[in-house]
Amino acid sequence: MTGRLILVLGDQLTPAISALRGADKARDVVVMCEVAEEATYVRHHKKKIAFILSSMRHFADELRAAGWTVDYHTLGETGASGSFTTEVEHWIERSRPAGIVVTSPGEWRLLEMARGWQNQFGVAVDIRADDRFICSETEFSAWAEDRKQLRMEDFYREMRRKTGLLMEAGEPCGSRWNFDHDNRKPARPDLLMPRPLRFEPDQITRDVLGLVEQRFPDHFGDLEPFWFGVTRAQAEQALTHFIGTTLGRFGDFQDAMLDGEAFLYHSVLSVYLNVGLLDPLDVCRRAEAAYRSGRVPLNAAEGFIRQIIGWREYVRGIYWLKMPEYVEQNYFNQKRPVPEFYWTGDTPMACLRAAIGQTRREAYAHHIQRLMLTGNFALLAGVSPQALHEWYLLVYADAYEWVELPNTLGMSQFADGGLLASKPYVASGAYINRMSDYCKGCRYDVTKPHGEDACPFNALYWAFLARHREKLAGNPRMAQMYRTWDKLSGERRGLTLASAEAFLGELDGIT
Ligand code: FAD
Ligand code: DLZ
Ligand code: SF4
Repeated sequence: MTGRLILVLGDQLTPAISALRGADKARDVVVMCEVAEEATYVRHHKKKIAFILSSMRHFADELRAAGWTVDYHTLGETGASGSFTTEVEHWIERSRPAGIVVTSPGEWRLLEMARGWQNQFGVAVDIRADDRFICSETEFSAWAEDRKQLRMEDFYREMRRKTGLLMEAGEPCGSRWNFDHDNRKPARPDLLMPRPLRFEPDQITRDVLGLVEQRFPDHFGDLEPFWFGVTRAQAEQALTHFIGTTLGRFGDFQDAMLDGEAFLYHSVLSVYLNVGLLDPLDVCRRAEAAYRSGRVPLNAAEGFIRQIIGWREYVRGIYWLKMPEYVEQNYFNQKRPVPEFYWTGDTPMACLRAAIGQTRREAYAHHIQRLMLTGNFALLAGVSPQALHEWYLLVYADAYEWVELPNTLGMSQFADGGLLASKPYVASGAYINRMSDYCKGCRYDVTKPHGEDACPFNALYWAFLARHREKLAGNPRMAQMYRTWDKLSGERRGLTLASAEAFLGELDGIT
């Protein structure tokens, strides 16, 4: 009998991960496995698979260098039918470990799987809390209990108090918690555009790229050029680069979109944060230090920190509070499949063509593209939130269910009926035109309300509101829109609804 088997999953690449705590380097064995089931239960973007596998291989080396015994199974060894359960079973048969230790996975599906191993294999399984977050699941449910409404802003203030980030003598720096209304500027193409730091693939990454191309040739997205960092040192460099070159204007252009600019002033750090190559609190402290030393303005540091200790922690809290029922929610009873052009990018709508094309190339889109382009269109077009959830989970390199599901189902699709968002994030072409330069290169006319050459977002927007009047008219934040709709002439409303219907009919014909 050997020591214990310490299973480390692909998004647990943190030396201080709870599963390793108190372990015996001389007897316990760290097991990491590349398994086909994880790449195919949804058919992840090729770049995402390559990022995870290469980061896992580098992390295994980091652990070995720190004195751990690591039993690393590559995709070639685990085979086409490999899963975590078959890997654990083989290991138990071979080594008869004294027990299994694992940090709680970031997906309900895997947590249930791990919970089953004790009975299935008759071995003690120790599932430990993932304490790489600022707010634990218990703390979140205590915060949520007895509240009539859950609102991110209230939660965020708690997290500011808890961490002391951007606080002065118990008060928020600048005497305000939130500087969002300074942060809504559209960007101009002549702005000096920073770029995320790119890394040359080393031999380990090149091997992985070959493997992914060979094993998953039909998966979505471009594998190369591959430029993500895959080690803790590279993720650190990417963070330093972001703080030095980009953070200062993060706030100003947070909601902006520009054709040909995939990243604008966003950090592109979620990939690293979500696998544990960066620590969220440390990232926030670095941003705070940049503000305190006068290198970046307060609206930038506050806006960035809010995304991490606010939104990121908040959506995770909601996920664990509401799973497993959460994934089934469908408030508007939407049923359409994901449109075919979400896979190809082949659409005359310039904004969606840009966002989807970039998603194919980079496995990345920034928040406003996800929320107000692909998310907004899917909601207006009546796409099933579950089908859309699968799309978001597989196309983005930073997607893990704990963070992707509440963002898709709750924030973007309002499928939870308003638990996460206070109103649906829907908008017509006018919003997209205000926040981007896509419309000038589009075959549709953003100023036209209906008709064949009118921007489809316009008619779809009003048709959505009309369709769901019963569910939305009572929401005070939607009242003004219903008043505007009601003031339109009967003829205009009829033409608008007919335009939307014709567009959706065409969409169904091609999906
Ligand atoms: P920045 O704009 O630079 O923001 C800084 C950091 O804040 C991010 O790295 C991220 O860690 C955090 N953050 C910002 N907004 C959110 C948010 N709403 N929820 C959680 N964290 C946030 N984020 C993911 O990490 N994984 C996902 O699978 C994911 N799916 C999404 C799906 C939809 C439909 C929507 C609307 C949003 C989704 N987000 C997701 C949130 C957000 O879009 C991404 O975190 C962000 O675009 C990542 O890019 P960035 O690192 O450049 O972010
Ligand atoms: C997403 C993913 C992929 C593609 N491959 C692996 C893998 O081979 N091995 C692994 O340990 N994890 C992988 N992952 C991440 C998991 O699917 C899952 O999202 C996280 O482990 C949840 O905590
Ligand atoms: Fe998008 Fe409409 Fe503008 Fe075209 S006109 S880019 S479809 S918002």
